[in-house]
Amino acid sequence: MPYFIIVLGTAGSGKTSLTSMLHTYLVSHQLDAAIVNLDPAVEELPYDPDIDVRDYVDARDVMRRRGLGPNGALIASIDMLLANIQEIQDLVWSMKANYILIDTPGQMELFAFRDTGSIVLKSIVGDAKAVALYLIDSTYASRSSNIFSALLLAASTHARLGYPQVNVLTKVDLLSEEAMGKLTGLLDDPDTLSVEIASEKQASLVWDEEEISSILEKLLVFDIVPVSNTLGEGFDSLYAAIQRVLAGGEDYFTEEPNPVL
Ligand SMILES: Nc1nc2c(ncn2[C@@H]2O[C@H](COP(=O)(O)OP(=O)(O)OP(=O)(O)O)[C@@H](O)[C@H]2O)c(=O)[nH]1
Ligand SMILES: [Mg+2]
Repeated sequence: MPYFIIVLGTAGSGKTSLTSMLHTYLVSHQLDAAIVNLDPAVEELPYDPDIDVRDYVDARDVMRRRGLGPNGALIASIDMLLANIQEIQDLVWSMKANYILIDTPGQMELFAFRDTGSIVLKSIVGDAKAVALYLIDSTYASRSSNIFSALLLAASTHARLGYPQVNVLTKVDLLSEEAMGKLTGLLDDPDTLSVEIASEKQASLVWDEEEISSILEKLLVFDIVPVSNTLGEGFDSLYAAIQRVLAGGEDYFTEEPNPVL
């Protein structure tokens, strides 16, 4: 049975780039990997997908024919995918690859938080083991309140889809060494992070520092792995985190959190 690696994250967080780099990484380690592109709106891909939903539905065409805007067309496209879902699932499962990477659409909110997106994923993955990679653009994590909301969105994605998850900090090559050190330091030290979040006031209107700290403790249960998709850095750690989830199966939540940072 294949292992599925589902790549999720907000628009522009680096899903397509990471899918491409992770595929290259797996193949260069003699692992058999295939890619499914689930983004009906993407124009250019840096990889050659083994299965491409654009062969079934083209968001641009939907936009033109139905007179919809980009978001409406994406919603309609994902809904239309459901009509072909059995054929797509059969095709995916006929590939016999060890790892099947799934690159998801840009407007992740439309995909992950509407029923159809999760039905499409569940139909494809079936009862195989899967890990969700939730991508956080590290250039947006410069303020503590941004880190907090990114972690909340990561948890919300997990709550919605229910796959064991690894959170991935992308674009770390764009941060200075100092900024990177501060970010990893904060993620390693939830007490200081909660003090900083509380001092920024946004969240502290409803939650005090102690409450933020206990929320953070839950949010940091997932591994957080920093990577650069452009330099190909951090992929040994990412692969190790993926393996921990896939090998640990359903028991992995009961294990001690094991941040790679
Ligand atoms: N410097 C740097 N740039 C990156 C990295 N990952 C992605 N990018 C750039 O960020 C932009 C968006 O990357 P994509 O991989 O297309 O992101 P995406 O999440 O697939 O985007 P959508 O599918 O449109 O939501 C591109 O210009 C990438 O070259 C990274 O690790 N480092
Ligand atoms: Mg993309």
